[in-house]
Amino acid sequence: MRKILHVDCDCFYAAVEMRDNPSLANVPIAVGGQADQRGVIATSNYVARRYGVRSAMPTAHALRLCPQLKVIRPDFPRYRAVSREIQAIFHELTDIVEPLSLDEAYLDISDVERFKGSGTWMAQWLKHTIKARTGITVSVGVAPNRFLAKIASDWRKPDGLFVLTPSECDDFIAALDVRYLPGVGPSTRGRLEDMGITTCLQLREVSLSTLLDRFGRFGQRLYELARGIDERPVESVHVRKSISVETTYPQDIVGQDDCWQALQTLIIRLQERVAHHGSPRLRKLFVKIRFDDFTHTTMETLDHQMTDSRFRELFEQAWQRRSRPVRLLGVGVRLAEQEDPHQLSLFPTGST
Ligand code: TTP
Ligand code: MG
Repeated sequence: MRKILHVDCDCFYAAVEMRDNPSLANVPIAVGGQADQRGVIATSNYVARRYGVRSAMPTAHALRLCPQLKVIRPDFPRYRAVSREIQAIFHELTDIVEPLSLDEAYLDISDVERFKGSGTWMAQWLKHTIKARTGITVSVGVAPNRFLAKIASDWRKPDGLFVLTPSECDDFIAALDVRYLPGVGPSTRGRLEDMGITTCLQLREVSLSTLLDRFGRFGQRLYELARGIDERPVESVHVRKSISVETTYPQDIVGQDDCWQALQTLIIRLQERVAHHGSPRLRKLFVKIRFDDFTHTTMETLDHQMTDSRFRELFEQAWQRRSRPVRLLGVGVRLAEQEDPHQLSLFPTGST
């Protein structure tokens, strides 16, 4: 039985801004683009969330909901520096750390002997140490696998700590709304609801063949998730072949212009993520679209640089395939082969 920890910072970019300027702590703030440049909100603090201000919302809309909202331009180098400090603290606990983004990571603590092996104790130590050394509050989930650990970290957010012991998992999942399952967005949820299913307990009553029939390959995953099965390991050192960003939208996006606008915000996040990975050499760019009828298409092209114009061409080609409302957009890069330092050391210089 494994023990997995999922850590996610609370309102990360906004938390860094509040830490560095405490006068912002009790007023509604958001980090994002300016309203007059059709900017969007990257995140907001919890004061602003009370007004309905949310990630990915146009800033102009956020200001209508909360006119006194203070909108701050993002400062990625500063967020990256804080992220590195937090990652270093993870590594004091274990080297099996898989960061998902600047503010989120999985840790496999199955073999950690410190803290008498107690996941709860380790989570408390992490929360306390990260707060003390970086000023950032994190929420932590502890569970026997990845997907439950991720749900658990969200369960008591902000400043949360939620532990699912193996014996508690079954009841917890049975009562769980299917919308919490990874990969289940509003549309899949709607289709499950049409089948009379809102909880995982009800999902368990559906046969595997019916699920495969209705949802294709994802049916298998639904079948397993409803039973708490998720064997995906925490991968600390894998050779990365691509970097991408994608979003499933709560409502389908209609029209080419609106899709392109949404894609531009993804391109900015992709650039940020590529920089976070040390700006590796690129081989290809790609754009992915999933339409409202669940068909999807990916267009890619050889290129060493990310430019808006190349992404635009790819987007237009992909869009023309179906020209329908869109439920998911993604952009990404495939990386050039990296030189492997271990292989080079097989032939030490000076040997005969
Ligand atoms: P999240 O962890 O999704 O959000 P959060 O940390 O701001 O808030 P929460 O307390 O709910 O965890 O994302 C981490 C950071 O990623 C976030 O601070 C800003 C950035 N981000 C965007 O730029 N755009 C987005 O649409 C989302 C969801 C996040
Ligand atoms: Mg977060």
